[in-house]
Amino acid sequence: MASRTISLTRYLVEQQRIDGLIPGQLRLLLEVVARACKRISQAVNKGAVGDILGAAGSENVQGEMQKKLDIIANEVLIEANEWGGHLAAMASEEMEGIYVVPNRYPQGEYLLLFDPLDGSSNIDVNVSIGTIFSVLKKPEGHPGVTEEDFLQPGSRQVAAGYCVYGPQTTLVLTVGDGVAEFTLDREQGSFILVQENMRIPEDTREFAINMSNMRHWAPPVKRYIDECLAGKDGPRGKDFNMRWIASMVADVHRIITRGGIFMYPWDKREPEKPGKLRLMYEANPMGWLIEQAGGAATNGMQRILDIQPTKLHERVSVILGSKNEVERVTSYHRQ
Ligand code: AHM
Ligand code: MG
Repeated sequence: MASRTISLTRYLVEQQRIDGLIPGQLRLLLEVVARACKRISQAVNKGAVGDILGAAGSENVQGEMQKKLDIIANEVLIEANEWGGHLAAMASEEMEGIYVVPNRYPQGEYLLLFDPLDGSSNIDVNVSIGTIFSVLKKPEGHPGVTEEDFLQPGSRQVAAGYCVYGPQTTLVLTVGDGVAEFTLDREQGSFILVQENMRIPEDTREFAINMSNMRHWAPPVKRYIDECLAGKDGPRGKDFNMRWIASMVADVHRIITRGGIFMYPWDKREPEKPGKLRLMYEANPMGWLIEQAGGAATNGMQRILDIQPTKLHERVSVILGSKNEVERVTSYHRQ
């Protein structure tokens, strides 16, 4: 627990002063995203009373059924961010193309990407869900903004974070200088710093994977999980526990808090797809947060943050969390 009460606003102002990591426009951007997350959190809290549960009756670009809350969260993020002058454009898991800031507003230098409501299948059952976001700089040298401007590897992110709507609403953030955690104090209406420099233990006894897909996995993933399941008498010499929330945001939050490994690997169900999760809205921001907290993130073969995206909605295989475990699974893939 922080000894003084430090709001997100104060934290960002002080960071800007200390190391210049947060220029004015980026600070505004992060404040606006946090404000949007507060609004989404309010909607989530109301549940059925606010008429936000259930299907919207439409499909997104990935062919997934949209929930009402997917659409509400997407709109909240766009409305909050379009007028401030800090953004050139946005991209969302729920929109086919990029959303260029309308001409009536000033254009900023940043690009914002988000998964407005991660863990959609948990909305109606009152289990933790969240918002994931990633910030890039618009490449210089040409007027306007195009989809290609977004196709930058995760290593070029200038900020990334997520907000979990669970028993508490918690915002976790990096600007490349470690990971800080803020909890929403509803009475004050502000995010309060609760932890700086979050660190993921290098070793773990806890894994997160959807075990129902076991028969579809590639041999390296099967080998790793088999070895975990063999427990104390197996090659790992220790017992493992399993957790799977089916909201990446909540699984990653647990891992950043107490360690563990999360995997959504390629599998044989849809062999032409590299994985289920999205590189730009999920894997890159989470990968960077995990690295900033001392963990690792790969697709089995290479560092997630080094992948050069070829399209906005690109999918990827994801292995992230405690460093030694991620390195082990990655080495099984390379053998
Ligand atoms: P979403 O962005 O449409 O909610 O999908 C992503 C979610 C992740 O949060 C989670 O890890 C995964 O899908 C769960 O998938 P599954 O239902 O196959 O276990
Ligand atoms: Mg998602």
